[in-house]
Amino acid sequence: TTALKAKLFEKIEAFRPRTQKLNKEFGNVVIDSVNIGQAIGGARDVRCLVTDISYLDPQEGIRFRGKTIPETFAALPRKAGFEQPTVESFFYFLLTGDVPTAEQALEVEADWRSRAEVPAYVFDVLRAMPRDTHPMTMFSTAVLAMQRESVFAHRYAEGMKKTDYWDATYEDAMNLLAKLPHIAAYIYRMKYKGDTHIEPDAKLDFGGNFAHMMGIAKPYDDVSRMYFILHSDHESGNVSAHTTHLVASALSDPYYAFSAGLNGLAGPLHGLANQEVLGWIQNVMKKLGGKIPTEEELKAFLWDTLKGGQVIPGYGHAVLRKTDPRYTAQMEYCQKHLPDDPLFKLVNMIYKVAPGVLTEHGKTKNPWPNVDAQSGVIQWYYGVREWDFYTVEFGVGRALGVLANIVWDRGLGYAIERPKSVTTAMLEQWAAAG
Ligand code: NMX
Ligand code: MLT
Repeated sequence: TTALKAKLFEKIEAFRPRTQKLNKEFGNVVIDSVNIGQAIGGARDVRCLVTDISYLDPQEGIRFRGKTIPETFAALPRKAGFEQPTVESFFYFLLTGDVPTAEQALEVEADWRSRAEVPAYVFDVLRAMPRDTHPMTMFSTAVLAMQRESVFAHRYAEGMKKTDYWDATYEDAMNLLAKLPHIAAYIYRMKYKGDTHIEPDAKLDFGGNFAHMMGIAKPYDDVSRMYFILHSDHESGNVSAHTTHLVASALSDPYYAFSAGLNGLAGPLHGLANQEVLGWIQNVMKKLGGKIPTEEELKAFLWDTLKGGQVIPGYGHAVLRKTDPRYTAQMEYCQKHLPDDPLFKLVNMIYKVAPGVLTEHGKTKNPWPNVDAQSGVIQWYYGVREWDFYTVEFGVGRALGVLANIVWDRGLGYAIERPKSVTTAMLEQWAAAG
């Protein structure tokens, strides 16, 4: 066993009595109530999920294990010559709640390396798909194709004890995570780089190896580390995390569950918004013959989009009510590394104009940008201009959070998820009764 697994076991054992006590002794304590608007409107704000891995405050934004984004980045160890912490050190932190030492982070690197080989049939499956298939479909299919490798499914079939579920889920999570950079980069190069491929380099970390296999020079390794960390987790109610949790609650193994989560991430109101943002910007520039718009022109385009009944991608949020700190973190990166980039300038101009337009439009509860409004600019700058790939990168990052969560779900014995539905006639009766 590795130090990470031993520490996780210790943490889960120590934590489990808290969950059990709450469930047994305080199960009837009310923490929320549900109204008709919430039943119709996507269960917005209904408190009915539990996670200790991250928490989203509407004003402040995300905290990973109690730390804000700047605190997280400041706390994690760096390797010599890296501007950003490794994904490995972050995953240790996300899973255990403890900041790892440099050696503990290196141990995760070595562990993932030993699990990194992607079965050859995964590439066969990808190659059999039409090349114009969306990369998210390819990514989700590759994950699902590997389900036959599931340790959880095999051990379940052999009669695994409930107390061991977390262990088998952990093994699947680690096996999956170790393979995702290669699968994602393979899809990218198969689709967009003339089907030429770059073998993984066993000396590199998760982010470094991804950049290497994408064929993109420094500092894209640091960009990738930052991108994956920022996109990892956003508490449990977002579509990709909730879907992964829901599917895993049926004891479907992590391959089934994460593939399902990716399918949710592929929706334009969720992770696909980062591709939509680039598409929207390019459309604006195309209409102006390649010219950067003035603020007035931009305003007119924003209104055209809204009047056309479409959303402004990258703006608004189901929970956040201020600028997303993941947007701010990426903006600060751009200010430091690409301050004069025309696309960055344009995204800043949108930030200046769009909140006012959205406020005047009067529908959205949050006129401020979310993570997706800024992430494409960085990818574009470093040469990833095929924007339909951006959500795959989001998915690689999101794996860290959702897989950590389902390991804990099994460790703490969470039940199969099964909320109750009612009929419209019942709602009408309750409405009439006031
Ligand atoms: N542009 C235009 N209208 C909007 C926007 C926007 N960016 N955001 C919300 N609205 C509308 C929304 O469609 C709804 O209209 P209607 O009453 O006609 O149904 C109304 O404002 C109220 O919506 P909210 O309660 O503010 O937002 P909700 O919680 O329903 O949805 C999002 C949240 C994120 C789905 C929504 O803000 C949106 O569609 N944003 C654009 C897409 C996007 O950037 N998604 C990425 C989110 C982050 N991520 O990566 O997942
Ligand atoms: C996310 O990162 O999952 C998005 O911001 C959506 C959400 O939290 O609802």
